[in-house]
Amino acid sequence: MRPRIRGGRTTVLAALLSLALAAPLTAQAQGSPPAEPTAPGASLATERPHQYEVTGAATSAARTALAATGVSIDEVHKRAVVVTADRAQAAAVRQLGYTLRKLPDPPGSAKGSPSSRVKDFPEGYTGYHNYDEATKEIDGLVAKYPDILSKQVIGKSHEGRDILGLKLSKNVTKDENEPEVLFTHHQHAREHLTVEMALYLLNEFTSKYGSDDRVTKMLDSREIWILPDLNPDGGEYDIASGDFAMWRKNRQPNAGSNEVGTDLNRNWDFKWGCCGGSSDDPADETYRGASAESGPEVKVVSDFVRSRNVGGKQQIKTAIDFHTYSELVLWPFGYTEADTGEGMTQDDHDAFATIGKDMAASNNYTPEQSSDLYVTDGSIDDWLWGDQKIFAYTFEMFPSSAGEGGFYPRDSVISKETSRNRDSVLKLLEISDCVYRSIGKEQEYCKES
Ligand code: 0X9
Ligand code: CA
Ligand code: ZN
Repeated sequence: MRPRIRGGRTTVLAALLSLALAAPLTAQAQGSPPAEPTAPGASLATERPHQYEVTGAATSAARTALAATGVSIDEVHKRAVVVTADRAQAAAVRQLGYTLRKLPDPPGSAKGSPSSRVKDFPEGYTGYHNYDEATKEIDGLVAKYPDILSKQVIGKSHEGRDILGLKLSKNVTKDENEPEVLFTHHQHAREHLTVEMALYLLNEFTSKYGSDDRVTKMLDSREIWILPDLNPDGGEYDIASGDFAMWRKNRQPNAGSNEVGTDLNRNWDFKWGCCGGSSDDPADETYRGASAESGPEVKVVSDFVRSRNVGGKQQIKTAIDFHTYSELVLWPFGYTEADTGEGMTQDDHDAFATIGKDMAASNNYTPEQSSDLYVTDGSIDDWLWGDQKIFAYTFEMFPSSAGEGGFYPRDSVISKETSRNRDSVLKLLEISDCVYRSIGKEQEYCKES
């Protein structure tokens, strides 16, 4: 572990604070109501990180080495990247010889203003749904469309919030023998646009069933699972003070450390921690957790996916995990720079790339293998494909750069940037009965079923 400089008094106080918090937090996981999120700054160990433009890091290998300082890499360009880093991480990046330029902090309204807006999105962002608002919207849709939409609580977050699974299909209460498709959202706390993406899909598929041909066909012949919020605790924490906290991880304390949270997208049980694509330091943005599936949210979703293995056959065929930002369509593997190899045949790769490029042509994102950016291990798409043989993509939504709002674009973009993915989502749904049709090999791969 990298040595970190910290005030002794602060550390002791924070340790006491986290001890005091540990008991109630554990109790909540057992079923009592969710905790109020602690406001950023309330925990003395918490320091809001900033974004920096880092010049250089022109190869995936260089970016993987850069990520090893504990930063998250938010944008990748030919001659520069944008990272999120706290003070110690920024110093570590400088140590590697890079030049850093600090970018403006995300907007927020609370600075100097009264606490009336606290625990909700600030001005300019009120069109985003916080956790309660999203839940209400979903409950309203379930009540309105009970024949095609059903809701279940698949488990609880660390702080005890419900993790929801929404099923969309004709005859929704029956488990029919139809290809299933999974959409997951909001692993990373600050990526709020992804929850809006889930709400868009739920609204679109319910309201257009029976009137829109493509939507109707898909609900008639697929079973669609939408998991709108994998990290509700992190999301609520990110907006709790009225200023965005730039939070990424979940809100689970770490034993023996004052640093909170696991990067859920480094915690999945496939090649976990294998390859320098995650961190073992709880202070880091990409901390992989104490063990695979140590994040309760990852365990809940993994158990859910495993439960869709019926009679030895995984029912879920394809998936998209929504993130922001950079406008990318990514496919596995992330743990290796190799295009093919163990667990990825040439045909698998070709089908991934063909469908990925097809979706990207529709939403005007950039298609590539995820490790072309930098190596990541323990990510959801690697697990879905490597362990469950589900054709899984990662979408990085709007915008393409920090200058256009980065993780915090205004609510005025929500409608355009969610509906932008309508056609690509439908394309994936439509090919989900046989992904190898994309490369003309349905005879070889899709005879039965
Ligand atoms: O680092 C991540 O987890 C994703 N980027 S984000 O800015 N949303 O944090 C990219 C993951 C790319 N790797 C895989 N999809 N395996
Ligand atoms: Ca059905
Ligand atoms: Zn993300």
